[in-house]
Amino acid sequence: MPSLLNAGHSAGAGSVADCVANIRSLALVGPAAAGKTSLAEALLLAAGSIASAGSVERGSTVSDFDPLEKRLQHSLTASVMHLAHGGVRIHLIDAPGAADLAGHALAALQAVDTAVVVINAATGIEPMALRLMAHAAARGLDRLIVVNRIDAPGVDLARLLADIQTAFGPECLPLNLPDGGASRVVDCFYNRDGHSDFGAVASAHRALVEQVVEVDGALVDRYLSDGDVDAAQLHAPLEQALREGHLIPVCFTSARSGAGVAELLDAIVKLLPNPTEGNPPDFLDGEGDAALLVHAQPDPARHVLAHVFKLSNDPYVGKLGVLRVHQGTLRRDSLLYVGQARKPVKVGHLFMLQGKSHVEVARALPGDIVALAKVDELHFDAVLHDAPDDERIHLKPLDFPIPTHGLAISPKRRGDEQRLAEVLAKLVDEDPCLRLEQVGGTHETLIWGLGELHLRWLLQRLRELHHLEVDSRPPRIAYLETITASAEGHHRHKKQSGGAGQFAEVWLRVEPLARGAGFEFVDAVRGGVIPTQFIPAVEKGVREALASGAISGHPLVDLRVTVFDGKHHSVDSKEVAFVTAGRKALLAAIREARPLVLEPIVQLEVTAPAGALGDITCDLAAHRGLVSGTRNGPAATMVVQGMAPLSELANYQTRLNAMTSGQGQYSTRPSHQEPVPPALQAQLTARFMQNDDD
Ligand SMILES: Nc1nc2c(ncn2[C@@H]2O[C@H](COP(=O)(O)OP(=O)(O)O)[C@@H](O)[C@H]2O)c(=O)[nH]1
Ligand SMILES: [Mg+2]
Repeated sequence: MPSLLNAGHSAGAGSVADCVANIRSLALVGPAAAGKTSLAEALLLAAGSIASAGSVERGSTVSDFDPLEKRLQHSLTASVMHLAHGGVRIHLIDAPGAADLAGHALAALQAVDTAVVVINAATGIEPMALRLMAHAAARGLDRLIVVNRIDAPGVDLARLLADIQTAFGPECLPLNLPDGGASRVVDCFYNRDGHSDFGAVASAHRALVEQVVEVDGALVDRYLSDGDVDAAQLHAPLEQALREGHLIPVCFTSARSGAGVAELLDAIVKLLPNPTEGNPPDFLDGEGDAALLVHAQPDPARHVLAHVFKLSNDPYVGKLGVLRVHQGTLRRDSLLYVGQARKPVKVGHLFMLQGKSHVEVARALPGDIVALAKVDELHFDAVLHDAPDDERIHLKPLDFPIPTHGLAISPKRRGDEQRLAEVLAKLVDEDPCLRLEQVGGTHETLIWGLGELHLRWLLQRLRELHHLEVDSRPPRIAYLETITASAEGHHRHKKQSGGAGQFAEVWLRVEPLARGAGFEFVDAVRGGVIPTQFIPAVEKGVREALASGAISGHPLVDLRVTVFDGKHHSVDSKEVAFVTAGRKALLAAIREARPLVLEPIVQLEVTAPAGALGDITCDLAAHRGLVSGTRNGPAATMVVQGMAPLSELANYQTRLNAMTSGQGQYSTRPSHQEPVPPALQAQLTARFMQNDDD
């Protein structure tokens, strides 16, 4: 059973030589099924952190420990591990590859010095690899490409390397080369000669050294006169080349056979940046234009700056905040402030994570990734600090994709409402790309995510891990009503029931306004036929009718309402009578004003393999959409831009998956409103009339 102090096989990574130069941090990112989780397992094994390798199929990896991850056999959240090799402590984050879980991968990139983008040798460069390379570059991270699954039958690794150089630039150069039919790899950074599956090692070695020396003029001269440079002299320029994106090393591995894994581990220790050699993320002090750029210094003696890039709710320890220390030293029992909170929190215990187990440590240095348990104040993206002056410091915001797929959910069992709300709040805390919306008035909860799979996994989690059964359906489409002609309407409200009666009479006119103009109310009553004190009651009635719609039950917009005549009675005229008369006069006028139902149209951007372009265009046309342009995306993908009614996109990801063998991705942005086709209007109106017995 896991426990707080389950040190497992941690091989004492917490206690290796404690200085910043001996720390590395990397995130394994890339498309699903590239083998990131298996590679993490292989690295743990190679470093002696585990005695034998688990497998994704058996659900026995350190990284995919969550019961749902085990059942689905793929990662759903980022997990954090650490290992020790050659006196160096390596923090490893294994991020999920699914596009819908991009939030976890992007968050992981905030915490590391190197992005390791894993490419599946069997499938080549996938859209997710392109996205993550671009994100890592935008964040200024050192990048390393790992081509994994080199054991897979029929792969053409030389061709893939050429594809990588086409997609990401000629600065992508191998650190090692497959050899013996990809059963092993041979180093080409330290080795000057030898043979590989790609031919002589010498040419790869030369290409690499030449790329590195280019960052240093003096070194170029020495290289040209001596014909080579000693590896020791290459260290500083190598770090500079990595930092400047002048070199993106490529390594080959098979997480299954183990080929290239030990060499990768060596490369991490010897060549990847320590926290002082990378590009630290930008912090900002203050908001907006007045915000000052703050560069964190990876100096253990300075005051603390640490950033929470992951939250999880552990079944044993409760809320767990995982953070990267960027500056200063975090110690057990120290006092820290969370953002602008006045009261400091006590650190209590500090842990290094090994998947689900926790290893207690006494302190954490810049570059370390550690977890704090049971600190309620922690939230995603929080900055922890130990100086009240630093309260406004925050990490420069990341461009997380915006959740555009909604699902309305409600518990099947009465009495589950409270627990559902609590569990949802926790799940949303754990994923920066999930959002909750409480629909005013009703008990309906809308949950927004990046795609259908994102929400399906959320529902599975609710059902399987929290035993919460929910009903779910697409959120209501935000239709609107408007009018296209001017018309007049009249209502006389008269009620005589025993004692005091009710009397009010209203004449009004409606006129269409430009799209987006909203609502105008004009009082044009002359001669006090409706006394001034009752005009607000008429307007109230009008607004009630606008809110609940006249023909389809959706809000009426973009019209002017002018009240121009009426009658009152000195005894029986009351406010409530004018509210009713105003409402009904408006409904009468709308019926004559050629009303229309408007629907939301969204801008759409689809990225997919170029071969699917024809199908995507036809499908959009069949769903009332329109392609407005196409352009070439990276690596044989195509970006299609267009418009479509939101109501037609309810199952778009499923359609897109079918058209692109799961390679297509899309995003939407609200655009404008347009009238629905007459058949749909008839349908919406009929449904409304049926429900509206009034
Ligand atoms: N043949 C082969 N299969 C691999 C290799 N690495 C991972 N796999 C398999 O590929 C599938 C996906 O692996 P996983 O580690 O979950 O990929 P992830 O989604 O990138 O984390 C699993 O069935 C693994 O066993 C490899 O190097 N060679
Ligand atoms: Mg995985």
